[in-house]
Parts: sequence; C-alpha cells; structure tokens
Amino acid sequence: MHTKVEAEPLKEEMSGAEIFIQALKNEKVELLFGYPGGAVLPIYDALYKMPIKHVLARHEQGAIHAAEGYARVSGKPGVVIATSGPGATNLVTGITDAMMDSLPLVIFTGQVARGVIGTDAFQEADVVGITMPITKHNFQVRQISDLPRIVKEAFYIATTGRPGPVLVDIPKDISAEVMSPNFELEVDLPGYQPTLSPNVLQIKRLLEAVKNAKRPVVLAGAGVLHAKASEQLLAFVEQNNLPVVNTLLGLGTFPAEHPLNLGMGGMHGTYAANMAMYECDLLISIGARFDDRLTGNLKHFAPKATVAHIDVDPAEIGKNVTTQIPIVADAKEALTKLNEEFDAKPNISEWLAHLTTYKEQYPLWYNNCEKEISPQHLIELVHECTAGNAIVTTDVGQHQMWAAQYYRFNAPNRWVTSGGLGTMGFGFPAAIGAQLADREANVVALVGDGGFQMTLQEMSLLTELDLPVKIVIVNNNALGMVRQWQETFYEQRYSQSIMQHQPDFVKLAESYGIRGIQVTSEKQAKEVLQETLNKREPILIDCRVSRMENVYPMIAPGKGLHEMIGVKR
Ligand SMILES: Cc1ncc(C[n+]2csc(CCOP(=O)(O)OP(=O)(O)O)c2C)c(N)n1
Ligand SMILES: [Mg+2]
Repeated sequence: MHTKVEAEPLKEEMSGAEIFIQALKNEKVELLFGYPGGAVLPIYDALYKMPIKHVLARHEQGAIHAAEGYARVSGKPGVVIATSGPGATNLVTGITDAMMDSLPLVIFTGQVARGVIGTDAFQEADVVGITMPITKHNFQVRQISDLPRIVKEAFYIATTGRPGPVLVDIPKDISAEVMSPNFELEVDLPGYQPTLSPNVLQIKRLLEAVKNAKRPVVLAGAGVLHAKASEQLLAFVEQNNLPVVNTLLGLGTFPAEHPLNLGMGGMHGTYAANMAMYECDLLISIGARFDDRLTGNLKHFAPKATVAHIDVDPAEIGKNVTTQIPIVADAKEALTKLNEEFDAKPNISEWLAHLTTYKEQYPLWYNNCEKEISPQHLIELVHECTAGNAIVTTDVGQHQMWAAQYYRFNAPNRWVTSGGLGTMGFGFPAAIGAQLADREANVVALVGDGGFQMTLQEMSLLTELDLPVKIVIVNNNALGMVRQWQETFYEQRYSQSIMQHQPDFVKLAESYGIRGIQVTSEKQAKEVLQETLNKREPILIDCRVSRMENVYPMIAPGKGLHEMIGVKR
C-alpha cells in the first residue's frame, strides 16, 4: 500500500530529536503523554524549542493508560514517550493492555547510546525484546536517516487494519546526532497490507444464511467502534430485524435501550444474551474475538449455530470458534456491503418473542438494602444524574461489571474499560485521557477502592490541566471481585482480599487540590451525585457501598452459556 505524504521537506540540518518532533508534527500529533529521563533528554530539549502539548504524568503507567483513554474516545492514536530502562518497563502493562484491546498507540522509548547497547549500561533494558510479544510491531532506530521513515511507518501500522500499539526505541546518540532530513516519504510495506474490503461471495453466503435462519443473533464487539461502523450496524440490524448481543468492549456499538438489544453476553452477561448465543442457529460476530470470558466453556458455545465472523484480522477467524462463513474485512465496509446487497429479512418473529420472554422473565436484579448503598443502584444513580451521556471509565473488578450492566450505553465511544487484560489502575488515568480527547464531555471514572490506589497519583493532573473529571470510588473496602470468588469457590476463605487500612480518600483528594466528599447512604449518594456530576470541576466522591454484594448472574469457570448461576425470575 502506498500513501502519499504531504509534509514539507525541511532541508536544513536538524538533530535527531528535532527530526523526531517534526515527524510527529507531520503526523498531526497534538498531544504527548510522557515522562522525561536521561535517554530522552535530547528529545525533551527539542520539545522545549518546538512545543507540542505534553502531559506530564506522575508515573509512566499513568501516561500510557491516559493515552489509551485518549485513543479510545478520540479515535486518534495515543502517543507516549518514556525514558530507557525503568521508564520503558513501567509502560509494559499499558502496552499489553492496548494490544489486548486493539488500541492504536505509538510509543517512543529512549535507549542508551548505540555504542553501549548490550553492555548492561545504566538504565539499559532490552525494550524491543521485552515488547516483542505485546506490540503490533516494534522498531529500534539504528541510524538517524531512518528516523522519519520509522515514525511514519509506526503511525501507519498502529492505526490501520486492526489497530494496536507500535513501539519505537530511539538510542540517545541518534537523538543528538545531526543531519539534513528528508520527510518526503511514502509508506511502502509490501508485507503489511490489511484486507479491508469483504469477499463478495462470502457476503452473499452470509445474506443467504440470514434470510434462511430461524434463530439468528448478532454479536457486536469493539471492532465496530474501531471501524466507526455503529450506524451501519444499526441499519443492518434493523433491516433484518436481528437481535443483538454486545461484548464487554462492544457496549455502545448498538443502543442499549433498543428493543433488539439483549444486553451484554459472557460471564456476567444477561440471561437473554447468553441463551440467545446458546440456542441460535446463526451467530454473526462482528469485530469480536470470542474471548473466553464471553464464550464460557467452548463446548457449549453456540453449539447449534452456523458461525459467521467478520474481522479485519484474519488471525482471529477460527482461532477459538470454528467458523463457516469467514469475512476478513473492516466492519464498516462489510456492513455497508451487507446493507447494499440486502434482499429479504428472515422470518423470525417466534424467535424474537422467545427472546423477549427471556428478557422479561430473567432481568438483571439486585437486593436493595435501605441502610447501605447498593453498588448496582449507585451505577444507576450515576446514569440518571448524567442523563446516560457521560464517558465512563472503569478499573477492573466488581464495579466494572456493575458499570457494564447498569450504565446503559446508547452511543459509541462513551465506555472506556480494560477488557482483555483486566488492568486494575486503568480507569482513572484513562479518564484523564478521555477528558483531554473531549473537553466538553462529562467524564466519570468509576473506580474500585483497590484499583484507584494503583494510579491515584495522577490526581495532580486534574488540577494542573483543569480537567473536570469526576472520580466515583465504589468503595467496598475490599478487592471485591477476588472476595466474591473466594466466597463462591474457596469456601469463604478471604485470603488477602479485605483491606485492613484505607487512606482517607477525601483528605487525599484535598491534598491534590480537589474537592472530596464521602457518602454513606443512598439518600446522600443521590443528593451528592446530583449536585456534583454536572459541575465543571474535578471532584472525588468516596461512596461507601455494601461490602458483601456479588456480581450476578454468572457463568462459573468451566461452565457453559446455559449454566448461569444467580439468575432470578
Ligand atoms: C493489576 C492487577 N492486579 C490484580 C488483579 C486481579 N484482580 C481482579 S479484580 C481485583 C479486585 C479489584 O478490587 P477493587 O479495585 O476494589 O474493585 P472491586 O472488585 O472491589 O469493585 C483484583 C485484585 C488485576 N485485575 N489487575
Ligand atoms: Mg473494592
């Protein structure tokens, strides 16, 4: 694939660091998330002279999760810079997270000078080796003349096909070296040519299968978001009158309140969604990758179905689930073609009525105990007080699952969560990136008391950058999800899952210059959320919720879609 580059050639001599900054400008980068150090000092010096807005996180993990939140909400690549050695290794969790959830990141790490690579030099780490399995691609710049091309290719690879993180390692002496750069480049990667247009025969086969299906269901995942194909999905679904299940990461691809939406599938999905996947005769997966948290025991996953799988990454097709109708394509292109070629909808009124019965008879449920705040109700209150329009980010654990279940997303790109890797500490910095991507949005970080303590140092950024992010701590004084598994599967032996000591989150917020409020009752929660969630200032709300609440329904490990526990009629 050849892409013409419009950048102006700059003929005068520039340092590697200046060439690097100019290459970022040519890519229209508006924002860098980073942290300085020895190996990137030449780059930070060039940045001083040729400014691009830089967000100084307080930990490299904060920088990279913020970049992920920015990428998720803006659709643009998140750009990260860190120094060699510990700076780079502090990025590893975020890089893996972005790889698992297909987020476009371009990460630049400083490296020790070429002459000492391999000598255990101060702050040397083999970052290319370390990140080989967790990047879509990585580079080490070996000579200054390669720098403009490598930066160009890094952005191209990160943002095309299936998005993902790309890392570029830049030795310090290359940043300091001088040359006359050539920015007039074309991306020319014969070995990397993502297939975006669907095979027409397979499209016809799928439409034929839809027309003849008795029990079809659509499974919509985050690939729909990456392809910006929500409109095309809605058209396809409505044209054919098909029921829809969302993956965790696909929430918002299809309106939660649409009558054809069955809710989220998987371990903590709805009964209707999971039974639809169990009983269907045609499963149409669009931009989803059959994660084990979605499928449960594969033996019982869609056992009677013909499986159609639309995915831009051919490696996903047939990876976990045998597929009869493979469509390698960008989700928007595939759906557009399906909509154009449509001729007749299936006759499935009985199936739809059957699924409606499931929805009505087995809805999500929880106990509302008056004395304490029930965490599920807390999420409903957040939904109510933000009119369902907020960008919601989460950590990982019970609160994440309750957010997925009870904050009903009706629009794309409002839901920012760590799905594949399940990274505690993701939610709060991701909210910072989300707010930087959309300054007008109402951004709520729904975090666990455990996860928040992993990255809370980034509160400095709220004051520094004047970001009105709301932090809602779903505080159950526990590593709640671990405690739930210990209760259910380890005979209530709560080994290391109850917090013996917690900081005073209100005082902590105040020490960062942010208003902090603690709430302990439902009445107070409602009043405080109503008062605060639409304010244009950062506020932390420490919500003390009931401690022994569990996430239901659930597919226990090893069980199938039809074996959910905690289903109430
Ligand atoms: C970095 C990291 N370490 C450990 C885990 C394992 N883990 C999953 S959920 C969870 C508990 C999270 O506690 P908290 O943040 O308070 O959320 P809660 O489940 O209580 O809502 C743990 C320890 C993880 N997902 N990520
Ligand atoms: Mg907790």
